[in-house]
Amino acid sequence: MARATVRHRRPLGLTFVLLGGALLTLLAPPRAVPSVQATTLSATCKGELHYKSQAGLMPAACEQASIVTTRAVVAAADIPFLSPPVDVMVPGWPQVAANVDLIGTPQHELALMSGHNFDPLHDETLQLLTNDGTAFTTLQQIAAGAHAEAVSALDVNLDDRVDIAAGGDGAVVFPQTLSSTAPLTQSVQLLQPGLVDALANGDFSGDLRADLAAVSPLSDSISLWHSTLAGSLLSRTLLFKTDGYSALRIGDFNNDGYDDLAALRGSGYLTDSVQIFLQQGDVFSAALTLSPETGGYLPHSLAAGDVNNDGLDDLVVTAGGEQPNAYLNVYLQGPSGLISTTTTLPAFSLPSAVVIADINHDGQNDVLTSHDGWRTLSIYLQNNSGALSPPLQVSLPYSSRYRPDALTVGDVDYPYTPCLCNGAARNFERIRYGKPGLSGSRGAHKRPNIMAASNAERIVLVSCASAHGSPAADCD
Ligand SMILES: [Ca+2]
Ligand SMILES: [Ca+2]
Ligand SMILES: [Ca+2]
Ligand SMILES: [Ca+2]
Repeated sequence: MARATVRHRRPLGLTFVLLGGALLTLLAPPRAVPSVQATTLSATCKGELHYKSQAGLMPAACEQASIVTTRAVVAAADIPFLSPPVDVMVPGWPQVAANVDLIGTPQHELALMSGHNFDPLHDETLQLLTNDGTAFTTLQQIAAGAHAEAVSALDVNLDDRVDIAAGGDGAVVFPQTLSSTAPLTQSVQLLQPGLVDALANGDFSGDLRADLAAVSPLSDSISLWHSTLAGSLLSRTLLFKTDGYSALRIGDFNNDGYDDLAALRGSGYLTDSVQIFLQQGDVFSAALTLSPETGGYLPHSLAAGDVNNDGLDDLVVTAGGEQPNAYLNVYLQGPSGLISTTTTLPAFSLPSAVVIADINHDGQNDVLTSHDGWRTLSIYLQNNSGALSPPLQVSLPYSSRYRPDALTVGDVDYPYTPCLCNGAARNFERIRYGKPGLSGSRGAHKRPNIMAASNAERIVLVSCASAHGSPAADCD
């Protein structure tokens, strides 16, 4: 249980850091880390020092102004399965995003949580965006809690309408109504102990309906909220020590059919930074602790899904600073459950938000990660042998940080045009991505979009053009 730091009593309240003109919230206060180097702004940085470096949580890292890198960034248009990125300006500073099928239209909506940017009309709001296949419009904007850190979409009151949960100052849910013009109602505050910096949803009650899990760093806990006809009901609280910048994902890590939790401590822990909680009956046991390779920096995010095409959920963890001290850690699942030994793949600098999805329609999940400050998205395609290939890299506009929920894959510009297959028109099949047991399948006609919430008044939509580079191939 080696720790990066001696644990200190946390002061109450928030810590704010001024980054690029915006106040960002740190959910845990800065603390001394013996191995940390000087964290003053570096003359070699092109932008800001990484926010965790500024806070003294890890050694200095940033996008370098002058550096020879090994990356070979290509235009999205030059990757056969991607169409050119669309840069969508939205009011406020988007921090986190969820794609969600909310109002019954063929395409998903995009739920964005905005931070503070001295824009009182749009700061600290939940914005619901729709796309008709050509452009985004704001369907609804509603006041939300401050310091958006996480967002999750699930039906919290079992009325078969998906609702939105947001984490920040606390945990709130926005129940959905039947209205097609203002589908979300005012938020309902959950009685969460302290700030919330990570959310995830999975079935924790055995009724095959999604429940909500929330990490509260100030109380070192994960709260599990069951979805019931009366709304979210607190079920249990798990001990989870974290110094903040947490991440939380759901997978079945022992293949028993029950959802388990993977929780990441994004600061304060050089080892033992990922805790696996296995669901066994009505009990969650802290069954496994993982130590992803960080290169002496910190882990940043994680994702659950099958990355070697054996039908078993695996776990990937992004960690590190600048190359070569940056990694994609892969934990595969074996016959006895998740294997605690990491396989590290080289990553480009400061890998942060990470998503598992089949982005090129070959039936095998791929891994996508954004890079804090480095204007880059990496795509690790899974090859026919079930291994992840060296990443393709696509340019993104600048964003100083991508919290785990800042990157999402879904279908928000679904064209809903029939596909002519073997002379017979049929509609595109729709499947969910990135969920256990529902990873991409051959013949499924879905055009996922990659959405990156950038803390610079925009989201970036990188669109998947077609299954195999041509519309006809969609119909195989
Ligand atoms: Ca609902
Ligand atoms: Ca399980
Ligand atoms: Ca697997
Ligand atoms: Ca794939």
